[in-house]
Amino acid sequence: MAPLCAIPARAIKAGDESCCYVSDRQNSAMKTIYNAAHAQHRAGHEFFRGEKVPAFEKPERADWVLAAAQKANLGEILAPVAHDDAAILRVHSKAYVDFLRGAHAEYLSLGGSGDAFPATWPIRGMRSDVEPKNFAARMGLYSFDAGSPLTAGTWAATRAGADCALTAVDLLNAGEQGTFVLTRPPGHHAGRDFFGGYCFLNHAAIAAQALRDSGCARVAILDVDYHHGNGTQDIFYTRNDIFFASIHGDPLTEYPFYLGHADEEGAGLGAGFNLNLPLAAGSPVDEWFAALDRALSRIAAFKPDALVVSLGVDTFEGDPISHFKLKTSDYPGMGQRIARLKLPTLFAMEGGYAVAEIGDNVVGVLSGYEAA
Ligand code: OKP
Ligand code: ZN
Repeated sequence: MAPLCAIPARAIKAGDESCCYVSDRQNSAMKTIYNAAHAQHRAGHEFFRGEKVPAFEKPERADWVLAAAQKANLGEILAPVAHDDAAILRVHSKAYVDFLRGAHAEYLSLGGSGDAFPATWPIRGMRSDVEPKNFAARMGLYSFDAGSPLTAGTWAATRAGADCALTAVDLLNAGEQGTFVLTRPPGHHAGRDFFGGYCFLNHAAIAAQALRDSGCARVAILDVDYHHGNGTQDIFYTRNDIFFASIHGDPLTEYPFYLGHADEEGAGLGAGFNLNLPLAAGSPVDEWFAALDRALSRIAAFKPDALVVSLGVDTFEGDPISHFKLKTSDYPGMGQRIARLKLPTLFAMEGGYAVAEIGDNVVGVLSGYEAA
């Protein structure tokens, strides 16, 4: 078989002996690119109903998934290969990246302590085209909620997550059929120039754009996280080369509230290339899978060369901040159905909270994909 998108397999950068320099699709087990720097992002707390509560998006999440991947013998677990900023800047603005990289140090230099939170935003009628000098004002300019603690290690963690995503793209280009980016914090709420929803760099979007830039004519993104991937939609909304489909809690009642409705179908050249399938909080599992079938048939009709899956498992019945009802036994079927597209696929970790079952749920999807 030809390599992905019929471009020649590129040598993986030095330092990763596990990479195999092949140009044929592999049938071997799925490779996981693990972001060990994730643990540097450790928020002290977040705000929930006015109270300070322990952060839901915590390092244990990645530990649980890693443990489940190892226990299930999913496949090799690799460290990321360092990539420069170029692929990140294809998706995020330079001003935003520069701000994010230095934000926490700047916060400390101004006398701040602990994690930084925004408190003021330029909403309708105010200027967002002038970057203020004031730090708090820039925190608001480059964010959309106060629910995303910016910690001392946030940049290191999410930047390494981008390296993981780009390493996974390289592996697909070298012939792998499926790869898993095991990282946190998540990414799908981060837009071109803003953070929010625990997300800072949009790893799935960075991967999709990198696939385009490495020769794929069309790339599809399927977002199965409970929450609408507003950042990913924002980044690709006027594009006809990257199709975005999302199944999520109805934004009338569910975070992120201000995007994710069914009538958002893309704009300009991108009209018809955005698919939102909002479901009421509490929707039964069979409705979720019916929505998945709709998304998959639209993706198949788009005829992409590769697929990126924003893999959140906060659709689980035990999730503390979400309201769908999937059981652990439902997740392999999700992977099996995705595999029917027969596309080179990059799974990027998004949400899924609180309980060790998120490990089994993520690995269930990946094993189901592998088995199919
Ligand atoms: C990120 B991802 C809960 C309020 C919700 C934001 C949720 C972000 C979810 N205290 N805060 O899509 O799983
Ligand atoms: Zn989520």
